[in-house]
Amino acid sequence: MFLKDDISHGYVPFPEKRAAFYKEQGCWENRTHFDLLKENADKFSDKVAVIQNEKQLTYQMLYEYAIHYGSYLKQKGIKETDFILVQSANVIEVFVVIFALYYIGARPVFCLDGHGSYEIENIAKQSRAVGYIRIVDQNNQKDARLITTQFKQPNFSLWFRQTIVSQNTFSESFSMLADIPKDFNLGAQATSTDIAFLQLSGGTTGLPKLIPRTHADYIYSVKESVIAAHLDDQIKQLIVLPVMHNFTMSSPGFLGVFYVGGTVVLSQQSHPRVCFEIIEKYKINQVSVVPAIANLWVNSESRSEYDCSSLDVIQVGGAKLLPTLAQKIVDIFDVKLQQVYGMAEGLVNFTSLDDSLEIILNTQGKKLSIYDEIRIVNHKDEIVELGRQGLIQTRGPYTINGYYNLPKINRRAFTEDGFYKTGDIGYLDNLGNIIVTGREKEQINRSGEKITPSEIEEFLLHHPVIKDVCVIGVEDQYLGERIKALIIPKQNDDQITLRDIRKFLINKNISNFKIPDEIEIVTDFQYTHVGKVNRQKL
Ligand code: AMP
Ligand code: DBH
Repeated sequence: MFLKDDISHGYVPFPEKRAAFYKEQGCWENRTHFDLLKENADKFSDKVAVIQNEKQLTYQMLYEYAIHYGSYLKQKGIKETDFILVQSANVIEVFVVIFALYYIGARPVFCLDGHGSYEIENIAKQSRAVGYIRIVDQNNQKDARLITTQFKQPNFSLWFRQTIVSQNTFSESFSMLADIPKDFNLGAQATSTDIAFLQLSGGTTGLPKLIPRTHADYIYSVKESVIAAHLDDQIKQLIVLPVMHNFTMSSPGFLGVFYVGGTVVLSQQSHPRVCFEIIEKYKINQVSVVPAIANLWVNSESRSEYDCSSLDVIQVGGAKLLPTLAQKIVDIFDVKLQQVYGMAEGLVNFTSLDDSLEIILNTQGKKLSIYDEIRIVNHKDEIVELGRQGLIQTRGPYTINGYYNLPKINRRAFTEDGFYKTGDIGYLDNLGNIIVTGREKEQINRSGEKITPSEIEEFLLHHPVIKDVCVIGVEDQYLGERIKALIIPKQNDDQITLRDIRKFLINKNISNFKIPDEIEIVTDFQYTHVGKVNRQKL
């Protein structure tokens, strides 16, 4: 519907033939995100959709608040197809804001809570956004004021700016709605194949790139994820990762829970005690975390003080989960583990809940859709033999065909026949499971020998005094790169020397060239805004 304008602004749509095919196969349905909420309000009316501390929203309330705040935005001059940056803490008000934007056909740009004004300013420019809505926790208002006043350029085009402070009641949080009538007749013209929103690539280098997702492609990925995660209307999901992240939103995420009429509960912190308490209190069934949080939880002494027996599934994704940690999660929480390998650009893979433990611990599972195409290639873009490691490329019914407004980068990031070059390295086994071994840029090149950090990390995690480890390449005059292991010991006073590490690894009979040249004892790593180890910064 709005395709023409978007294309002139640098949107790369699905090629016609493939689009027709996905529609024909029933992947893309004719509904938008707001249609989904409206149907939910009818079907699940008084069921609780979201809980945060003492506040909760039923599906009907969420629907009405979305219409109310949407009416307000419309009155303020926000138009259909306008891009609005949304930056939010894990608070309940964010759901109202997102669906309000969908209601009036405006399009959110999902920023992470951790982004600073430098990133926000760039995202605003790239997207040509006209507005910025910052949603903060009431305990965190100082940060919000800082960032809202930090934009430097005098003619900066974000003419609509609003900070919503999540307070004890909805009427306090949304006090601006007091004199605004609800207008139930603002129904947007958006169709399901229009851009619904812009997600961000999490890239650990440079600025985030904008990822345009359509209603139809995204809802399709949610629907398939619901099946992969066995969700039904009894589901109680804990949200601990940033609420705006693609994993949290769609794999199956809160949209998956909304899809089936379940309940999500928000946590502002990933701290074990805080989360275990919520799990016990609300009898949470499912939670999605990154490996760093899983590691925190399995090593927490407070685990035994809480009843977490309601937990059926812990999903882990976002970064490589080493088999040793995977095994600990299963043992310590007595749950099913589901590995999820996905990206905001599209493609998602899940291990099946019915897979053997061997597959769940060691692979990232199978592609979500039978229409996903995955190929493993070498540096010349030639397909390698099954089981061989190479670069992962993909295209399919919910993977983008280009970043928004970045033609130059698109020429490098996509192949001529429309495959997205993920930059990830991995292989497929003969059952179709994918095993991600690392990222192209992460590989260490030591005198021409290629080293995959995750392999050495897995060995070192078996060391009795190592709690966590991250292996990186550092520039070296003679070797090109040398191998450095950053180590978090189990106890602060644990003594670990390079000699111990070398001895330990030599005993495992691993190749000499893979043994770290250097170690550093640290108390923590640096993380991205979603909690992936930021190797680039390290
Ligand atoms: P983002 O740019 O934040 O969407 O991150 C997507 C990237 O995260 C992928 O391309 C992978 O490099 C990484 N990733 C996500 N899930 C996994 C996983 N389960 N195992 C290994 N890497 C993962
Ligand atoms: O890391 C990711 O971006 C990610 C991980 C798991 C993702 O986007 C997803 C599932 O959908």
